[in-house]
Amino acid sequence: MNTTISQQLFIRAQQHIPGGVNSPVRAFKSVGGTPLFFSHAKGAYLFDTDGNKYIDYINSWGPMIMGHAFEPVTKAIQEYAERSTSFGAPTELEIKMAELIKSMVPNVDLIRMVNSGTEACMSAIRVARGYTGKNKIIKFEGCYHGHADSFLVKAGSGVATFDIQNVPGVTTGVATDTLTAPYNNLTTVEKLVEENKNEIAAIIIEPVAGNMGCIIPQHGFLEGLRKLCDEHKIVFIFDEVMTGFRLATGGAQQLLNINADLVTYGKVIGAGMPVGAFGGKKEIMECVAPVGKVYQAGTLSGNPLAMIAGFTLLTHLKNNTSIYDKLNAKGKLLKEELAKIFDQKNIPVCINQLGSMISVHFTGKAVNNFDDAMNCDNALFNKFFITCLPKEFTCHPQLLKVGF
Ligand code: HOZ
Repeated sequence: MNTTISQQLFIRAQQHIPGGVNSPVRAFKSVGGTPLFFSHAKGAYLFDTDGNKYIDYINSWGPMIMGHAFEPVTKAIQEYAERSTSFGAPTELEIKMAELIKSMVPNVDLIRMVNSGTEACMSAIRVARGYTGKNKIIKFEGCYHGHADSFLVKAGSGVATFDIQNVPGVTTGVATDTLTAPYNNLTTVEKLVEENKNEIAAIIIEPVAGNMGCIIPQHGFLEGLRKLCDEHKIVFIFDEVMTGFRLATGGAQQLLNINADLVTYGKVIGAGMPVGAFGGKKEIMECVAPVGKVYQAGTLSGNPLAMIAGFTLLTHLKNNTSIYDKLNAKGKLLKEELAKIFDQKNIPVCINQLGSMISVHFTGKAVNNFDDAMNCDNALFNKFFITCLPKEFTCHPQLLKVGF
């Protein structure tokens, strides 16, 4: 496979952009390669600048649920762009978007649009702190909630693939307010809550983890957290940046039948445009300015192009729920076929899959938390990843990573 142009672009990019990329997970560093530079995409296929074609298993991390350059979305953006690309003032479209999201997901009385999943999670914990008057939060090892300071403690995603234990720039004060527990370990969380009585403002979780490979919550784990939050006036936050509108129209809350107090969304609600949102119960969300004093703002929040793109995609998903049956069937088929291949070659793997969320961990053991994920055969994953690329198959260092 000829990737000469990508390689030249990478050399040029490194002279102007840190590491040549605008997000570290794109660097291919952890899998021992150099990034591909893409030119365009359509449906399930990506085309790099050298003209190579790939099946896309990244899907821009979720929003390309209907495939790339989905016509209703691209058309709506083109038409709307004629009006303006930004008002910095309210539009009716923002109300329609809020109404649409509320009609699709449970437990959202009020919702605020932001520009990314990072912003959504950062704002959600600020609201939880303002609402409860408490400072500490509990997050889970290997979960990633964006790059706000509070979350860069035992985080997944690029923080894990680059093996950054302590992120320089995150103060000790911030880090000590973030407590961590292993995913699927309710006992540790109960202990943390007990040891920090009346100090925990929020528990934030990826209800199905996707930033350390795919990790599925074990039976009773989320239910146990819900009960703990009720007993101790802790705000239970579901980070549905990956799971929202993907596992079901109502996300993980609907699929797993668990109620969250606050929910955060990211890229999928913008159909690939830069968007995020946080929402939830009225009494909590009314702490947000200008109703309450928890300040949160943004000129581009509710941006018209992002709103029309997201509104068009979500409307399509709402009106065509059979999409989820097809999507889930494809996830299952992918798991079965991958399992067959590895079985024929006698390579032990653990393939966690729920709906369209899937990852391959090269281990003969179950993978239920970050430690399990970290103790897989990473060298073998890297080989798998690099071998797949010339076969017109692009997965991602994290999506199908041994461990993360
Ligand atoms: N782990 C991120 C998605 N949840 C990857 C996106 C990025 O950081 O560029």
